[in-house]
Amino acid sequence: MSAAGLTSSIAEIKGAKKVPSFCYMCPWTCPSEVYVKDGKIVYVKGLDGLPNFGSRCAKGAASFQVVEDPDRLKYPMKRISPKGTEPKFERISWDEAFTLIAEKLAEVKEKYGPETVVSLYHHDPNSVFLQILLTQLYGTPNFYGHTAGCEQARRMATLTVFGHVFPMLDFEDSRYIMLWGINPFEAIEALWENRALCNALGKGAKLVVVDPKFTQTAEHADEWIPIKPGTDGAMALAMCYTIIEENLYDKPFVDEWTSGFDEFSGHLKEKGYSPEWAEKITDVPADTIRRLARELSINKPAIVETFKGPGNYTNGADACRSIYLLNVLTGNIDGPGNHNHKDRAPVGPTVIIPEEAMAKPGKPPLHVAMGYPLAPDLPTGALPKAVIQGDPYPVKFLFLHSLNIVMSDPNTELIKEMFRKLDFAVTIDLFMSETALESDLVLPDASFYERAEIRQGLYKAPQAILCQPVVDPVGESKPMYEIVKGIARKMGYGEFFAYETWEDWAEVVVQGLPVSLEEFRKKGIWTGENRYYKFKENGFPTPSKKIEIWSKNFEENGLNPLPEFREHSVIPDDDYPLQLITSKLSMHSNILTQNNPYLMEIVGENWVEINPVDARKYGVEDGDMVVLESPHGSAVIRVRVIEGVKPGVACARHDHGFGRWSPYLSVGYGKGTHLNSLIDSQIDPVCGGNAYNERKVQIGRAHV
Ligand SMILES: Nc1nc2c(c(=O)[nH]1)N[C@H]1C(S)=C(S)[C@@H](COP(=O)(O)OP(=O)(O)OC[C@H]3O[C@@H](n4cnc5c(=O)[nH]c(N)nc54)[C@H](O)[C@@H]3O)O[C@H]1N2
Ligand SMILES: Nc1nc2c(c(=O)[nH]1)N[C@H]1C(S)=C(S)[C@@H](COP(=O)(O)OP(=O)(O)OC[C@H]3O[C@@H](n4cnc5c(=O)[nH]c(N)nc54)[C@H](O)[C@@H]3O)O[C@H]1N2
Ligand code: SF4
Ligand SMILES: [Mo]
Repeated sequence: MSAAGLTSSIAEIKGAKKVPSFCYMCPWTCPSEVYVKDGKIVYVKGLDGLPNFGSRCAKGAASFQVVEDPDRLKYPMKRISPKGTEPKFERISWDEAFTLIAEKLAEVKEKYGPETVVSLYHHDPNSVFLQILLTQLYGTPNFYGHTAGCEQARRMATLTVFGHVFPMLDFEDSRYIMLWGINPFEAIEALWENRALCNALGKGAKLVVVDPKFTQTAEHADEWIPIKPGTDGAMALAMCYTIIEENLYDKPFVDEWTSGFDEFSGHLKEKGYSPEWAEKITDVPADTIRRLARELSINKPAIVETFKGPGNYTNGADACRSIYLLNVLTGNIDGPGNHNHKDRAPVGPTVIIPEEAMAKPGKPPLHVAMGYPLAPDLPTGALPKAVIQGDPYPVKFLFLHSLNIVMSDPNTELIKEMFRKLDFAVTIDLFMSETALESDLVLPDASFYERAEIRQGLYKAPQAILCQPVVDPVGESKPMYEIVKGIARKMGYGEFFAYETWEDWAEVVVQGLPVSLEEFRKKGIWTGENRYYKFKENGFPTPSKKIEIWSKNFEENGLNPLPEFREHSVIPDDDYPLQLITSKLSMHSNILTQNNPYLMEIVGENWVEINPVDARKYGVEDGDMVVLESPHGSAVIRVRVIEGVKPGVACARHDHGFGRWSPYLSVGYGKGTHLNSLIDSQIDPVCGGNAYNERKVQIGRAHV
């Protein structure tokens, strides 16, 4: 019996009740078993069986501390100090909060129009209720997630090329795996994917990691390619060039399932995207590029995947498109050991608004008005311009749910200024976050152990997962469906949110699933059949029904229909000689874990890593506090000097979640350093994603 199995058996023997649920410490929502006794969580582990066989990461194991954190928000809080001054809040009742929101929404609609209300969430923890209220009843077209602060480039690439929103990685049977700026052994994705990656490596698959930093994933690789930051597009295009030039591509697959191959091969030649051309740009030898292209072509099944690394530049979308085309040319699509185009579970809507009650938005959605009609999500880097300058149209009211954009988006000062210019901002969070500090009203959400939710599981087969409340919400905190119901009633839309308990709406949502709610509650998960090569039935969900090497949508919207290489916009120079890139830490999750006692005991601050060559050049030593200065600002942080980062590159480890300044956080306050203030708000002109890796800095010893 495993240690986790033994502990859960002991927990049950001692009288704890097992409740299946899922973890929301990071966006990957792994299915969980939660053990509860006397209204307290005593143990949490991964759900046994499919898909992750009980796996749990450290953040998931420490998750119960989020619920129990004494710093949690307990009541609705209204700001009483003027904007731009020290934030002061007073407790108000839910009734007052609901009334205030309804009044402000009515006022803003009357004065400026409903589209001036914008709502943002990160990773949709039941935001769907708010979406229905704001878009279908109130009438704003502007309800968005925070993909621009995340994987906007990758998402645009996968949507454009395959018509699929979020491929899974079916590593288990892969023989050849190439990971470009994706670091699953630290920046964990679904734990089942990591387990399958380990299994594939155990069975002898070759792993190649392309990353300026020698990551923990690179430690397990056969080959590490320390590429120059922001140049992946050039290397990927040169690999495509070799595969086509040497006739190594999968001709039957390409002929039957792709559109635009001939245009692409002509384009590669015409532009001269050869390995020799790419060597000068990427610092990767031409011979290596050619060899990797050959290896990839003959070792099947293969996966070539990317995430934020190449994406978080102003040339990110085309870099990701070019990387994805390596799967296409080699015919590695949606089979065992490939990129998996998962089917969705038949999970229904929570609330259905009748046609006659539906609002009709009068203005185009903000991303379209901003000039990014194909962007998969709002380019939040351009949001300050809408708020401060009214360009392309004014934004007056922000709803922020489960995101801390003051810390997570670039250009911290500009984001703060944006908040000062708003008429009203409501933040719904578990804590008095830095974004909450800038808001007019702050509402306490119930945590994922205190609320219910049904969502798509991130597994290769269609899967629905259930989060069910295991303990009571702290203080007066309320789950999202109760919050939205309260606001809706004050707005006169109460009839559409008539459910009394979460089970009422859950019954509606599970109607399409082949299990009853009762059964679903017992298991916490429903997994359908995994199918491979689904495109053989109906083609791909793209305009041409084929994989689009040449994109019709891009052409129609004035973008280059073929992927091209452009240099990114912020390049180191004599004054600022280092490219400051960003990379996540395994023990922390975005901007949630910095107040977690266990995780902070393991990793209590963040730092920046540089190569010994640069340390000597700039006179700093391992462990020093250093000043990083960019044209945009400066910050003091600890430096670690390691061989495993390319000279000329400084790698900030988890630089958005640390250096927290909310005085309401007794553990996380002031630990480590926040570095998003060193970036300008440049965004990729193709997809509108944030370019976090585009910071140039100089480094020197801090006098502290
Ligand atoms: N432990 C942990 N896990 C997480 C998260 C977390 O905060 N903590 N966050 C979750 C979220 S929201 C996301 S989006 C994912 C992100 O998952 P990843 O994208 O895998 O994580 P990152 O660390 O942001 O970036 C990956 C790598 O990109 C590299 N990189 C930077 N510039 C370049 C470049 O020009 N080229 C190449 N090839 N590589 C480059 C960095 O060195 C880094 O190793 O992780 C998720 N999982
Ligand atoms: N420099 C730099 N900046 C980055 C990144 C980077 O790697 N480097 N990563 C980027 C990426 S990939 C992402 S996804 C974003 C993430 O940044 P954000 O999109 O801002 O989202 P999170 O950090 O996940 O969540 C932030 C807030 O949600 C709250 N929260 C957590 N759980 C809940 C809940 O259940 N309910 C509610 N209401 N609130 C909750 C937390 O307390 C916190 O205040 O940051 C981006 N910013
Ligand atoms: S990977 Fe994410 S969702 Fe899964 S256990 Fe870890 S923190 Fe939780
Ligand atoms: Mo993300």
